[in-house]
Amino acid sequence: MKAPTHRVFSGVQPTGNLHLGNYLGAITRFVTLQDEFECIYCVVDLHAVTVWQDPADLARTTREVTAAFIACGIDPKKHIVFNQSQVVQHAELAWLFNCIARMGWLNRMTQFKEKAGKHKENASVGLFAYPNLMAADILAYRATHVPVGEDQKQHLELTRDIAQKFNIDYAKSIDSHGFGETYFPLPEPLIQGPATRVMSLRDGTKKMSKSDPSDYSRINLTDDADAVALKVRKAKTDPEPLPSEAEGLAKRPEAENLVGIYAALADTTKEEILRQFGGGQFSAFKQALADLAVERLGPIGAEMNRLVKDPAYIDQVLHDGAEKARLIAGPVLHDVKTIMGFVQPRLLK
Ligand code: AQP
Repeated sequence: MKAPTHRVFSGVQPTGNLHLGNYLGAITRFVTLQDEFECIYCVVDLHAVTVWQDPADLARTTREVTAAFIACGIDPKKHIVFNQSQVVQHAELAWLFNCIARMGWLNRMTQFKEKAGKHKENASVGLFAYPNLMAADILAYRATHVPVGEDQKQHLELTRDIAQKFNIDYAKSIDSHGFGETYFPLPEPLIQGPATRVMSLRDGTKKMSKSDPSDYSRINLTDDADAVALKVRKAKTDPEPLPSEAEGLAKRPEAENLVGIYAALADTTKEEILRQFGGGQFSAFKQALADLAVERLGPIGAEMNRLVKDPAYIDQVLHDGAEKARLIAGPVLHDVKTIMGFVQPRLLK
């Protein structure tokens, strides 16, 4: 199968409470990339179950993330939108990558350390092997570009290491089967803009996260105008006025976070926001930020709420997307198994 020169893949976990960080760090980029690239956007439900999920919640949040994709402007007719568990090639390739990735590589993953915390022995094997599944998600489509938030950078580097090791370990076989010098591309992370790591509204040193027990730590895409305004008003700040230059944000994580959020929502830079609000108190800035957040997120939340009331439509989108995804991932897996020497009589002519 011919390798694509430009193909985007990314995913979002259906673990509830899609928030401003997911939106600014990832989903807005998903939308803009549609004009330039062939895009594949996945609701990564197999990743979600690396920690226990209530089955009814998993089904609901899978539809909710799909609704968010569409409400934010992803076009499932032109691109591919599906949930991971429907396309078996993800899990199959992940197993092969389990045999390629080294324990030492995975032992260095900071997200596992953060998520497993002090209870490493009780964490699922899946949580530890998560980055191998992420590599499989991307490489099952031989994707070349991956828009993600800053927190996924290390996993993307691991994906590149796996792709490279596969290309080297099987170089002779790749060549002898006519695939050229390498089979997998080394996918490029796309981590850009003023809000690639949106922080908690309660603690500027902690990432905004779906699983944070405090709902005041994040702005959910489905929050109504009152909730958004309240959360912004209650967001932690410091007693100093806003600086006039970006350097003045150093060591002021909460101020830096809010300015970054404003800049991203207004499609501009932190410098520009500080030109406007520098020297002023947080109260006026927070009011303007709340208004802007409501203006940007309000229509998305309303559309998500409308879409989730039509599960048959969402399920059809996921079904059609999975069919299109299999048409790419199936032949890639066939190539990979040929390269690795698996006998595949069913597929031979
Ligand atoms: N705070 C963030 N700032 C910028 N980008 C973020 N992303 C997540 N949090 C932020 C990006 O959103 C995409 C989807 O993330 P995910 O749902 O797959 O998993 P996650 O990174 O583990 O997100 P959460 O919200 O922290 O979920 P939980 O609490 O379930 O672990 C990714 O591109 C991610 O970088």
